Amino acid sequence: MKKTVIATDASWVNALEIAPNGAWVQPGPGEHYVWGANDPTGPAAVVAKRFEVKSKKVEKATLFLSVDNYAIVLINGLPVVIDAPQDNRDFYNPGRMFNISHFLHHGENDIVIAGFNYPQTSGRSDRNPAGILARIEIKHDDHKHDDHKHY
Ligand SMILES: [Ca+2]
Repeated sequence: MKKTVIATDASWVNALEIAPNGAWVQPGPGEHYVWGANDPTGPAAVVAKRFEVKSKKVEKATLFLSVDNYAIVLINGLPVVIDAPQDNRDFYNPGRMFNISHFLHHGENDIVIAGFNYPQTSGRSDRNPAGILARIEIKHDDHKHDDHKHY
């Protein structure tokens, strides 16, 4: 079994890496909380990533999401998370896990995350921090089946 991990960092579209707040679940090595590069102190941020699923057999795929304060997440245009506006500690510590196995397909996939501070008009600041940490984990069969190849 092979595992692919795609986590938020500056390689995501419009993603600005930000320092994690002490109240948030801390990011792992190589991953970062992000907010919108287009409006770093704005009340909302949209970041996106295109990634490839090379295996035709995805055994299981999960999305770990920590967001201050709430989010809308689309994968391949389909809604995975649609939060109502709220301030919920659980959303950023410990964060939430979603099964996204059925949202992925072989080839190119797109994830779009819109994160929102709360109250909705409140910009990102030290007094009212905001951030998004996402981690996609894809477990797939790493065996190359040669049954379709004829030499
Ligand atoms: Ca906040």
